[in-house]
Amino acid sequence: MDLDKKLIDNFVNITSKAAIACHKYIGKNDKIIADKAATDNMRDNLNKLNIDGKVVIGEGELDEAPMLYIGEKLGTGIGPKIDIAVDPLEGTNFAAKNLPGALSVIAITSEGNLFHAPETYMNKLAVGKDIPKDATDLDFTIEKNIKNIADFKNKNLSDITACILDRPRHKKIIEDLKKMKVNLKLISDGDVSGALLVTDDKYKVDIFLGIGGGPEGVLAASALDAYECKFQGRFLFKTKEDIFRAKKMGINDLDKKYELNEIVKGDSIFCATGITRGDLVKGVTLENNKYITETLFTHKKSIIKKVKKEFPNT
Ligand code: VTB
Repeated sequence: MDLDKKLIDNFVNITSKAAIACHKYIGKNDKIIADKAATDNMRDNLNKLNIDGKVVIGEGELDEAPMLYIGEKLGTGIGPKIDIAVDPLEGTNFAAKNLPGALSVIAITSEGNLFHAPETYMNKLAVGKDIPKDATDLDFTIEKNIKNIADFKNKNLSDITACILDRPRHKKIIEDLKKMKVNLKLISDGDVSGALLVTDDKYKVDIFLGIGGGPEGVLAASALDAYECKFQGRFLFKTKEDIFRAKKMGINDLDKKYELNEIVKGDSIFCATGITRGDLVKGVTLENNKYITETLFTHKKSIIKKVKKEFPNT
């Protein structure tokens, strides 16, 4: 079932208000307080909506997160049944340290259409829509993926840019990319934005890859769907606890490689509001006693817009 497009404005308001709630904690060097401000605000406002919502990607499991935990029911209960993925503050370090890239993010689908992802890592690959779908694959070698992209874009390997989280676990991939003379965009956090950099040539990122948060992978997939980009993800269940959680959520094939349309089915709405300024959207600003926010939203295939909103400073 398609989502009512009236929901877009509701959800743009939700991420905008969460971003504003977080704004006063930018640069306080306290990521817990910043995250709590965004999370509390998002939860309060989601509960006011006339929806019968359920968190499928949230701040953790019931035993570890009192707010927006996986399975939590949201909304008045009167309205469409929807699944909700939230990351009230994506890039907690960015907000705490007053660095670019902090976002407040939500994705929704009709009930049952959004993957229930456990809190675990995911190996991800995203490329732009100009690359044929079979030219890249999580199971190809890094060399093969990069060479295919270069071929299709008619570029030299040294003109290709790969975006990846700067983590010790990526040492080998980063070395391989360097050997190929590929340019790197090494990000310290925020791999929802990282994945979305393949959506437009202006960001100069040809491939996003590597291991990051599973929930962030699902959120990025919902936006990449509207951009008609490719996304693949494979969860990494390492500990016994991870495996237990995965099985509890109904995941039996622990090595499965998920295609975008297995992660997000049908219609979805994605909203990302800037908290600090970033590549995708501007950060929250306070001008003449009004907060101004910028939100990137996507809906269905191909509806992609940025919207600026003003909220009184009450
Ligand atoms: C990423 C990134 C997040 O966690 O998913 C990353 O998007 C993965 O975890 O902003 P590690 O930090 O353990 O590598 C964040 O950086 C923080 O949630």
